[in-house]
Amino acid sequence: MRVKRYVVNALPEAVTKIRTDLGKDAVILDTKEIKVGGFMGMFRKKKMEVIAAVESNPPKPEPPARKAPPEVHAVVEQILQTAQRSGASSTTVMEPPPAPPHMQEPRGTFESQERRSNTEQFIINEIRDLREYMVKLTKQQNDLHHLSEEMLQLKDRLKQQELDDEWINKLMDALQEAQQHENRSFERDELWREARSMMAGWLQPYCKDAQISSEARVVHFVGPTGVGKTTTIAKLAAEQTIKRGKKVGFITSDTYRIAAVDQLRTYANILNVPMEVVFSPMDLPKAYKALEGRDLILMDTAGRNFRSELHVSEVISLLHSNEPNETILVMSLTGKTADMSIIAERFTKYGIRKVLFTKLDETTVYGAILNLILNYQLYPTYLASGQNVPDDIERFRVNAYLDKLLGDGEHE
Ligand SMILES: Nc1nc2c(ncn2[C@@H]2O[C@H](COP(=O)(O)OP(=O)(O)O)[C@@H](O)[C@H]2O)c(=O)[nH]1
Ligand SMILES: [Mg+2]
Repeated sequence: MRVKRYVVNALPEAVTKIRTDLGKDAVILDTKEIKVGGFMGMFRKKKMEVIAAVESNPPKPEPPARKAPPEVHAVVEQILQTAQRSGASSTTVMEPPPAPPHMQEPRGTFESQERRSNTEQFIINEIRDLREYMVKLTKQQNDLHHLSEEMLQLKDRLKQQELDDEWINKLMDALQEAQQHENRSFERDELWREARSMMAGWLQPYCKDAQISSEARVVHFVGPTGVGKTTTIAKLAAEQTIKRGKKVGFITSDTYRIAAVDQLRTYANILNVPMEVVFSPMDLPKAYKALEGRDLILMDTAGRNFRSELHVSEVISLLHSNEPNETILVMSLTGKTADMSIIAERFTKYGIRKVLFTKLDETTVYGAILNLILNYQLYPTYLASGQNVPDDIERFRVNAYLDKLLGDGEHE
């Protein structure tokens, strides 16, 4: 199947082009309004993007570079006719208006013949310039068509990665603009490189300090059931104890499930970290007092159905501390994109700004990360990628993430 993209003013224009390029069996797959050109986002023109396809092995269309489009023929034809007329009479559309009668010379003089030949020369030059311009224009259009296929591949990849349409379109527009600005089409690799650097630019402001804040003494972990909060806390406790030399303490308020307290206690024993259990916000002061001597307190909370506002406010009520503190929303990449968005929306409403993604190892679809960061202004901290404590966790790095999103050389 051959797929081609057209950017036109109106559909009939695309239909004519599709018939010429792909033949009468071509079908239109998609049409959409887009904006092109402009300067710094202003003065952009509305156009229509039309995607058409035809089954493989259609008759090869003539390379358009050799054949000027019909409009060009029309213009050239018009100029030629004008030139012919000017051969018969000295008045042409290109000439300045005739002089008033008292200044006009009698016909057939040497001056009027000279004027006529000047006019002819002028028209010939115009035609030559026009032809050169048209050849250049047609070549540019060919280049753009060539690029469109590259752009379509990139678009497909990002769609398959479940990146939001909003971000895909924004990226496509920016790439189109960059190419128009340089007056050329990017090669395949260059296109992917540009896409990567644009997305890196979007993410960078959120990724400057992808870790537990060095100022926080208390870090709360919230998030849906089973996403890996407790396991992640154990991994991070090991990181902070072993690599940072911090004295860590645990608090858990996950008394909802009987086994949950034991799960964290097991890690507490292995890591030699003291642990306090709180049943309500009233128990918190006592727990903090007991952990007075610790540098960093990691607090586990119960995973609930956080699509319910009530459950969200319930867990939020437990996140009180007079100490410098932060809260990290833990989300599993095996979650559905729409559900993850609802959770992010619920928690960001309470001012939660940090996020940690788990189960990277269980998916090959990574768009949700970019969507959530950009849609909810969330700061990514770590990526967890397995069940092994303490190894399967690392700090979020933009480049490593974009390798995954773009397929790291898969396109080559
Ligand atoms: N594959 C995978 N499993 C994980 C990851 N993090 C946690 N898990 C597993 O997910 C399950 C739930 O983890 P748990 O920490 O109890 O989740 P919680 O309910 O949010 O506290 C356990 O079987 C963990 O071993 C991860 O990054 N990758
Ligand atoms: Mg847990």
